[in-house]
This record gives sequence, C-alpha cells and structure tokens, in this order.
Amino acid sequence: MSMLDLDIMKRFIRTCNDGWLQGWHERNGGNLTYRLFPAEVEEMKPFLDAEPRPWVPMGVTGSNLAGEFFIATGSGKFFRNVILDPEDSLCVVEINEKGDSYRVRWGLVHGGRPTSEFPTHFMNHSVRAAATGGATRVIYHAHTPNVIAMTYVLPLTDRDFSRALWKSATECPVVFPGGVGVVPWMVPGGADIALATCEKMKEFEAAVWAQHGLFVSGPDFDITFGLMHTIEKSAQIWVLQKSTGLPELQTITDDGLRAIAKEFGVTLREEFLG
Ligand code: 2HA
Ligand code: ZN
Repeated sequence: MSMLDLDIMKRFIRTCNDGWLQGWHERNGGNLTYRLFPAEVEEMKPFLDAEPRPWVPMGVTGSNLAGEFFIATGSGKFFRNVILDPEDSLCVVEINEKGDSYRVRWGLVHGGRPTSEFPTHFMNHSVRAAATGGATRVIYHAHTPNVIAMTYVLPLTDRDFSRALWKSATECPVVFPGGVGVVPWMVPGGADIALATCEKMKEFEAAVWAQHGLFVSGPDFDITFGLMHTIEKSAQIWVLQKSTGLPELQTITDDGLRAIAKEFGVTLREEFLG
C-alpha cells in the first residue's frame, strides 16, 4: 500500500486528468482542492512525511476549518503531469489550530507550495462549508474557453449570465438552479479576488471570473466536475448559437424554466426570471 493506492487520491488524480482532457488546463492553468473527511485523514496517516514542513501563514483565516487536511494541486504544476507524477504535482496540507496557516505533510517532492490560489480556495471552502452545513468538499478552478468568451460580450451580472446559461440547454436549470455569480476582471492569486469570490460563493455554488475562467464547488468530484462541465457546455452552446450570426427565432421561455424546476423539484432563483 502507498498513498497513491488510496481511493481518494485516485479520484483526485482522475479529476485532474479529466480536466486536462477537456482542454481546460493549458500549461499550469487551474487548480483543485479537496477537504478530507476525518476517516480519510486516518487512512492517510501512515503515508504522510515523517517530518512535516514549516507552517506557512495564509494571510486569511477560516476558523471553522482549523485542523483540517486538504489535497491540493501545486503552484506552477501542470494538470497534464498529475497522472504521470502525482508526488511532484500534488500535496496534502494540514491547517493549524487557528485556521490561518498550513504546512505540507506529503507530496511536492521536488519542493514548491500549494496552488497560488490556495488562500482563495481555503476561504471559499470556509464560506461554502458554512453555507452547506459542511457538505462542500471540493473547490475547482478551470480555464473554460466558452465561459471566458461570454465574459467579453455579455454584461457582467449574475442575472445575465444565469439566464443565458439556463436557456442554452434544458438540463441547466436542474443542475444549477441557484444560477452563477459573476466576478469582474481581477488580478489572479491575490486577496481581492479571494474576497470578491467569497462574497459570490455565500450565495452561489459557481462563480464566473471575467476574462479568466470558472470557479465551482461541490460535495464530491463527480458533482463538482459535472457542474464545471455543464456550465462550460452550456456556454459553448451559447457561443455556437451566437456564432451562426442568425437571429434567434426561439429559446426556452421563463415559464418553460419554471416548468422544468417544478417537474424536477428544484427551486430556481426567482429574481432572475421575468
Ligand atoms: O494556477 O489558474 O488562477 C494558475 C491559475 C491561477
Ligand atoms: Zn486561473
């Protein structure tokens, strides 16, 4: 047995590779983090490094996540290489008792640190854990080309994006009935984008980053990857539809959206409907 035989590591690695295969992770683009269940931490303990690396302050505090363990992609690492060399590309980190610092307990065998967006992921784990009674485990950021394309031509409002995406494929209102939040263009990796994303993630499980990509959360890899995939596919249909240059003759009406919600037992954000 080794760390890489653990089911949770296999599923983390598979998710990274699935994102690579979708074309969402050019070079070192994107990042993924997973908050481990206590039983998964116990299973992992025999494989952690004998000597933990030093504590690193994050510049943000999430006191509800004190003492938790995360799997994270590494800063500057390529999703393309995760499947080939997970011990170099990934890490397991532990959060301290104040919830303001981390230390690496496994991985990054050639040195390095967790993703540049780790403070953003950590704060959003904190916000989403609070918003979902602890159910959120996965935060995933990808450079999804069609969502990015939309951010050049649609007003950057939660309402405009949610409506356009809901109406671009019939399953969408079922998959993300709460809609999506939109964060204006910001410098990546900093405190500002972390805070702005947190504000959106108090209400939404997905946030569009203008001219950059998409940021999503969920309880497991299937649901979270599926949310990324569904939103990006809907954006692709929107872009394809606009690219025909032909006038739109019909779409899903707002009453149509309401009917889908009723049939599938989900609650749409009514303020986004006409
Ligand atoms: O990991 O995607 O947003 C590089 C990025 C930063
Ligand atoms: Zn990015």
